[in-house]
Amino acid sequence: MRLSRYFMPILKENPKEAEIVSHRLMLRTGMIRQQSQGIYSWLPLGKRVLDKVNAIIREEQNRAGAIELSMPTLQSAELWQESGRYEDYGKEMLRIRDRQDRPMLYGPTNEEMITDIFRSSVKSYKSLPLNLYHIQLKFRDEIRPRFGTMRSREFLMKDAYSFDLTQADAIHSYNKMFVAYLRTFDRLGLRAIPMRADTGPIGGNHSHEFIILADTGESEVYCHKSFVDFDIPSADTDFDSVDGLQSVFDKWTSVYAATSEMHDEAAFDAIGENDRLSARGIEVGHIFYFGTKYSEPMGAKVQGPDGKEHLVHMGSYGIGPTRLVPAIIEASHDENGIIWPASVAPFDAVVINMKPGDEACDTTCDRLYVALQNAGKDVLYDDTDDRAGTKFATADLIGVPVQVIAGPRAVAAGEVELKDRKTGARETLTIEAAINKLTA
Ligand code: P5A
Repeated sequence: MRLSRYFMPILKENPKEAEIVSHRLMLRTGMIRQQSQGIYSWLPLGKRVLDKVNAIIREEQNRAGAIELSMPTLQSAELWQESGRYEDYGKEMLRIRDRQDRPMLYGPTNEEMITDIFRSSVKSYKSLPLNLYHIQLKFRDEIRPRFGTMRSREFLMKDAYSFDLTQADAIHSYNKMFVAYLRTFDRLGLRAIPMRADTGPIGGNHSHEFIILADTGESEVYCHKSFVDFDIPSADTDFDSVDGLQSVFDKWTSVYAATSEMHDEAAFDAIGENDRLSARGIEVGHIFYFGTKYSEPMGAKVQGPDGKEHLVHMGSYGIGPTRLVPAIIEASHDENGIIWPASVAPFDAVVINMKPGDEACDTTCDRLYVALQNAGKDVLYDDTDDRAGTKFATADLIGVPVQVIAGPRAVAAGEVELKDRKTGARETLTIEAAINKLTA
């Protein structure tokens, strides 16, 4: 992408309305734009990051055996009257009437709709286990939308829903998502700690929130420090192994971790003072097992091996991609801007032409740009006639992992400079060597 032809409306000043660093940086880099309170557009730079986050979520959901579909944002109130949640949900639910005056709503979650899809087509235990997910917009009319897309009214959620014949099978499905979540957050460059959590309007009593520690987090959390050293399950994890997954779950829940709603002062005090961590955190995911809470009122049953009808046991599993993007920034930035983990960076490299119009600089940059793109890399080419200082500041601000700097003196010697955004380390290489290094 040539910067001269791109749409990246960078702000020169820090926006006053932003209270936390991620919100400030997302506005400054032109990743997002507020359209009305708690409702955002994702501009091209932000959209690239969001798509990369979604791709990782999707890969790990698929690896764990979940199957993607797509459900609408608008739902009929009837379904929610069946489950009993239409009245319970309160003011967070945006209620709408269509031209026939039928009550509709903008979905805050999809337990009812997926249960309806399930009951209409699954009749036998032979179709189980089943886990269906989508990545779709939700709306919750939050009392206090704030911090940009961290807590917005319209937001993206990956929501998965599992169906099983028995409680034991449902716990295995829960553990699959537990492991998938550990892997997902790790690939996003985050250490997320699963914590026992309150279940609120979703229901059930077996639930974990996945929390990133950050001073600006809205949750108050208490845990043992040892989480930092726990191993992440590998990509070749056998998701069909009941005992294997249970042992990962047991390990990750073997030491104390709870949010303030579930906090047990005595258990926390029993941890040695040096191993205790009382901190703030950002909830980036939340998983639930709620048994027959929806299958019972909505009549979602299958025929079991005994020939009898059984209510299915369900769970639901949420991740907030539009919250994850600011959470990653909270965890990875410095005074000059964002430092993207390579896995979600909007571009893999930025090629900085220090003297556009200079034939040698232009030829070198074109060669680098084409070679990196041909190797499948996402490259931003700063071909603008901004001052050098502005180009460096922009490259640092938007946090692309590698900067390839082509200035007239180096280029005359057949060389370019590489700068690592995270460490600041610089090295001068021949153009050939730079291409080899960046495409390796
Ligand atoms: C689980 C999937 C649910 O809604 N039903 C379907 C269950 N869980 S949850 O905890 O309420 O939400 C799941 C995740 O969505 C993100 N999230 C938000 N992100 C941005 N702004 C919001 N206002 C918001 N509300 C929830 C969080 O990451 C949460 O863990």
